[in-house]
Amino acid sequence: MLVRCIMENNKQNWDYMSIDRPSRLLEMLRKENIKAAIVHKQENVRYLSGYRGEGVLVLTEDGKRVIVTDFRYTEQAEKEAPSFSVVMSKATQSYDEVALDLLGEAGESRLLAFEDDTITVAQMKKLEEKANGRIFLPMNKKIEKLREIKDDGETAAIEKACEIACQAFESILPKIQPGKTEREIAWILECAMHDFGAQKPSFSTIIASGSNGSLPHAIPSDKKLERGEFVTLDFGCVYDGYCSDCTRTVALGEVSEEQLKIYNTVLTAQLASLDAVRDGAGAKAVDKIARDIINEAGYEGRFGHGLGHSLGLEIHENPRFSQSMEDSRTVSAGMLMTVEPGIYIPGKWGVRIEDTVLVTKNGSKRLTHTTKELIVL
Ligand SMILES: [Mn+2]
Repeated sequence: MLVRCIMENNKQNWDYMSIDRPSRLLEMLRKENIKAAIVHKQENVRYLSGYRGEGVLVLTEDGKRVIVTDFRYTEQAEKEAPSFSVVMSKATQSYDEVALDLLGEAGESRLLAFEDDTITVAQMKKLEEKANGRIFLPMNKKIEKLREIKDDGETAAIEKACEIACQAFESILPKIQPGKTEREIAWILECAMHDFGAQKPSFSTIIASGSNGSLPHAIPSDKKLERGEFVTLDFGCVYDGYCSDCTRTVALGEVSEEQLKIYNTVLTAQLASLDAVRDGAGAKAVDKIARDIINEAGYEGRFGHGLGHSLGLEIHENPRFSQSMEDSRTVSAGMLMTVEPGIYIPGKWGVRIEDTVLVTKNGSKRLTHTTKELIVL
């Protein structure tokens, strides 16, 4: 059956979600006359085959679907990727050597796609030494492109990862108290996510209190939390391989008027930009909504990062809600996006509020349900 992919203005619309993922990739490659691919990036191997371990995947148009791995993973690969054949490399062979041997003489599959943004220069040199007349061509993130729109199973995993993260956050609120260190809070939160069913955190948990809050990616320190401070908690977990991402900023004890103003500005910006998220919304335009609100409130230059990003098997995926996106870039129903404006005042504090949402036809569905009203502990 012919696989069709409709590409319009950089926006993809898979009418054939039921077609298996390797076939969709091969269809994209066929347009460039490429009839074989070698896949190294672990998330891409997982996406195409179901296999979650180490190894290299080989696909050809004439039907080769092979995972090359070693003794440690052979049994796992056979279980997780039943539609692939699994080849075990010998201790003296690299995965790449075995993969190229499997492809055989460079005939039909003379042009071979590889992930130009994944393998190292050293790996590339070795591949070329064994090229055997083959020509390596860049994949140009075609697999990542396939991964942008999630199917129902993927969405359900992200929804569950969001639910676990929020449950964990709510369960530790009574423990966020003056005298506790940022590192302690990070550990308590990570343990709680684990208790509620997470495989692991989806990134290093960020706990930033007081003046550390002006560092968007602060590393939790031995600094103790104090009354009158904001504490920003940016956290997420992995469930069934899929990531969640959520940020809340809470206050300890008294809240000054200046603190309230900054919090309400971020919240207003978050709600307004979130409201604009829907199928077809411009990635740059959504970012601008939050940025304009923050700038107009007098905080120009204090929101120095993009508004949000897609996520899935990786915590940061494309597209982004960002000024760096092409003007024509839009988000589509079935994408999972974060919306996370912030204001950062060096030496004083910072506030960030983030949700993970599913983009739908007419809007979005929020997956991180924890309240965004300012929590004062
Ligand atoms: Mn994020």
